[in-house]
Amino acid sequence: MVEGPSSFQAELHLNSSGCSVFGPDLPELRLRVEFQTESRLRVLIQDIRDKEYMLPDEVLPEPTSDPSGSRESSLLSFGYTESPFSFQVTRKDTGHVLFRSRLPSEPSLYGLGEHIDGFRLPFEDNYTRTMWNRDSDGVPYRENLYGSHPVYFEQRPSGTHGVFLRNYNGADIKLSKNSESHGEEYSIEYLLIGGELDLFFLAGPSPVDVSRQYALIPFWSLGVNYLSNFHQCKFGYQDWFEVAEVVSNYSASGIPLETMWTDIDYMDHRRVFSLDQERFPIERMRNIVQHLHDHQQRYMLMVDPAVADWPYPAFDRGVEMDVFLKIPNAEYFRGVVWPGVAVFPDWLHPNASTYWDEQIKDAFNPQDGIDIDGIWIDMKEPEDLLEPPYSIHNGGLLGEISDLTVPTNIVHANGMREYDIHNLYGSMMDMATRQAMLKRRPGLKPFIITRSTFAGAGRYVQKWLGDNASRWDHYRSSIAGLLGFASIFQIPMVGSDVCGFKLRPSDTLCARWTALGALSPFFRNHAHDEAPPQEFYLRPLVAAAARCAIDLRYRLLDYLYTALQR
Ligand code: NBV
Repeated sequence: MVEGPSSFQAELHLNSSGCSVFGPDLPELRLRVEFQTESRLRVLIQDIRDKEYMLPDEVLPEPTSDPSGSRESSLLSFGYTESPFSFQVTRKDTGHVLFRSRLPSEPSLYGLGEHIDGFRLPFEDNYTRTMWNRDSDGVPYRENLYGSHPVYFEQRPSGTHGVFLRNYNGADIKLSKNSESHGEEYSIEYLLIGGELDLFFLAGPSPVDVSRQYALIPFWSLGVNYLSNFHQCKFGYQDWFEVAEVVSNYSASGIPLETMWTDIDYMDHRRVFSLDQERFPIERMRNIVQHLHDHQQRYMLMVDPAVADWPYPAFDRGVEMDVFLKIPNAEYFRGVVWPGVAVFPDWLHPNASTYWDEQIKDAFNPQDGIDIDGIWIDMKEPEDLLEPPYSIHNGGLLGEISDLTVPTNIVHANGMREYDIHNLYGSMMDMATRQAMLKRRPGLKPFIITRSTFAGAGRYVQKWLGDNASRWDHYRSSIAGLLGFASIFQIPMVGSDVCGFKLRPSDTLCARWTALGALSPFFRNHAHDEAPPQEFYLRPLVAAAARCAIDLRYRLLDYLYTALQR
């Protein structure tokens, strides 16, 4: 054991021949404990052979120690039993044990997303939360959704603390309640399919303290330029005329629309960075944007990562710069998305950011392109190391980890396997997009609404909750989604598809959801292309609710800004 004032290190050896239930056992591990700050304790357990992650630090920065961090000043203490090895983290002033896999009775834990089933985490016989980013059509209950946030806050009468697992591999986190002879036992179990056990304990002691200790969100990430009022979107607007008509109908109905959106419909054959010259001609699109800007309104467009495998500038330039993901025999990986067969940028390729900057700059330049005010990015959950020894509980039809996504045996340009960094693909696109938007309009805070996130994404993007449906239970569970992202996962600019994305909402449901939406940070009405139009002005009850709720939102806007900043 090597001991220092703010850290210590030890080696852990396998005592027997092992059991290899989850693939071959690692014979030797390194344990490192760091008292990083007064309130943050790190416990890192890694393979001694050190085949560490090679991820660039900007993708997921490694939290470092504060000079004041020491065993003495720490609010937490670390205790262990040598053989067989186990450890526990204790709150010093109260002596309460905060972590040792067993939890107190009826524990109140929040976090471990992205999931839809409730804000307070349920404990049942083997309840599992899976961390594996996935396109989750219809946001099913009890399944992993678009993003991964392996962090939880635990609230106790003696104080609140947080536990963040800094690991981006696929994982099952099991929350169990078992009946034992001496009563019920509650436990948490981490089943990871790669990487290190890198745990950060945050001392709190209030929930707000834990939020501050977990999130270091720079002010600009709130996109506060755009803490605007109401946004309107729909998948399936047929042409520029329909987009213009919606804008004009909103003003005629006296419902203030601040931001108009267009989905993939504007693209030529749904190819990213192209324009359908017939239905969305450039002159008309520029007129719409001009009209919006003249009226202090804004415009947003969708961009997907999949680039059509079809000779056109975005594909040709990507080939020239060699930026697309390849399968092991050096062929491009091809998947099928909106435009048909498509290839995907490898965000870890050294040319990827230049490629992306160029595409965004060309398509959205104010001189002769579409001068958007923000960008909407979708479909970033690309899924063979096809059959790991332990298979996590990925949702979907097949449940395999490669379902509906890029195969996990693909190797990125820097040698990392998709298997290991799948959960970060979306975040890497977010970062590239943010850089490109900053270069396009230097000095203006980019507003980037995104679907697939990983812990820390609140530093650079804003979030919508994905493809819900016009159902009362989805209206209700959207509240848990908002609370989770705003207060635990630290992406405070968050909203659901108001009135529901799929199906047709009743007047009452849509009116209610409008009122709820007006009080969520990001407030956008959005519907599926197979759902009927649901613009607020179409139904008297909904229009009345919208006028009232948007008026209230305007009056509260200063408070919302302040709350967001805090
Ligand atoms: O781009 C189309 C849709 C979009 O409207 C929706 O908000 C995204 O979550 N997108 C998913 C692609 C799949 C839609 C069925």
